Amino acid sequence: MAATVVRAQGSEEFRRFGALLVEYNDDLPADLRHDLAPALRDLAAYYADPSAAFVARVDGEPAGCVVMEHLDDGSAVVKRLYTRHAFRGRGVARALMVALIERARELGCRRVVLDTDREQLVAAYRLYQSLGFTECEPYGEVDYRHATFMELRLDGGASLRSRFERDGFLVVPGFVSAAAIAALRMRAAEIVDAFDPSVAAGIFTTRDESSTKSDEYFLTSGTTVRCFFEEEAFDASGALRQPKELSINKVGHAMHDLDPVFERFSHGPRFDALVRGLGLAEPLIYQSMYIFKQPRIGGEVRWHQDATYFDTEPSTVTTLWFALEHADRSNGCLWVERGGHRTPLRERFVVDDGGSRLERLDDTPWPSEAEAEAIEVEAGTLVVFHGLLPHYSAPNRSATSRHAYTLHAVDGRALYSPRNWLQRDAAFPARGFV
Ligand SMILES: O=C(O)CCC(=O)C(=O)O
Repeated sequence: MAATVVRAQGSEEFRRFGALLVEYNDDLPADLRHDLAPALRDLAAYYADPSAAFVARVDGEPAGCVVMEHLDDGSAVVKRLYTRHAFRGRGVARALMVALIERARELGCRRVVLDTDREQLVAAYRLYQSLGFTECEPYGEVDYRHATFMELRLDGGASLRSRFERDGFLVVPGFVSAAAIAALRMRAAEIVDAFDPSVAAGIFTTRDESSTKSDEYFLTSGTTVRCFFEEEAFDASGALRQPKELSINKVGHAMHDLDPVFERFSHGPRFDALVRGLGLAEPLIYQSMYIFKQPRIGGEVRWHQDATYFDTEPSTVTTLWFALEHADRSNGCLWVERGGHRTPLRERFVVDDGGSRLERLDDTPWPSEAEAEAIEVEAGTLVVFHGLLPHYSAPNRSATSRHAYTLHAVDGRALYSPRNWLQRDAAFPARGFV
């Protein structure tokens, strides 16, 4: 079962938290132990607002803890991150960090900072990186050598843009509320429920573009809302292997304009400010997709660059990918090549009088396993990709789905290729976020 995290507030939670804190300290090498006496005298007072203590539980058992201290300069500091040995490898530290970041956001903190040891605590360093932390100047004094200081900016602006320009992607945990996720999931389930496969059954695959993409059902879906089956949805006799609701690969591609629930979610000043902050002066949303990555049969999305499908001159397509469920290596999370947006566009998917085809533009190979980085995230995380960033997701062979919602936007100042498969016209123009 996944970890659940609560902020310690009553005496019972603080008692549990205190026990975890002592266990954490005992687990440290002797020279790194803290003097916990001042905190233990009155934990509730010591971690009173705006500081906070969090406890994670797995199957009802206390599994770990973390605390957030608040600095006068508007920074939230991460301290005492601990996962009990029996619960390691189960996403406890990530869940604790996400809860802490959400609280820091609620408090209006401008950043979350921490110190770690990059060389010795490799897994922790990777976790922080995957949550969007980057190395920074020391935020204060620490009492050990070789400290690595990291920060996660919550105030957007130049810092988000410089990270985006450096890495080609951004990970923003806690961007979507639990209520918004529930609304999107419920609406997607209704769309699938109403879908009658006997009318038009399309399969979505990214493996053999030449045949599947010429499929009328796909090519005419850019201005409507359609369901596509997973490639492995049907057995040899043509029967579904799993119930319909566990067989749909995705819904696309214009629900951001045509479906009231998705329309509401997909527009607003927050998205507009974010995308403009990344350099799209006149953002226009061309495509939306609800991706299910179904349990056991969720199909691979092969290595690609989104500019292959949304060619503009200059290249501007930018993708917002919202995790609606926890995503990790087991259920087919995204993989990216950090900095790969500086590599050339390898392919272009074109539709013209000659039909649809994938043109090879450049022979640069796709990233090797060593160059690929897994983007393991909690539900509610936003991942933003540059249009030239190579990314893929593996098949999902696990028993857990991996739902996500995506929006693809381009800059209206750039020239949108008339050979792109998805065209809008004056009767149904692409709109911005506001
Ligand atoms: O969610 C996925 O598995 C892949 C999504 C993707 O590659 C995209 O939206 O460009």
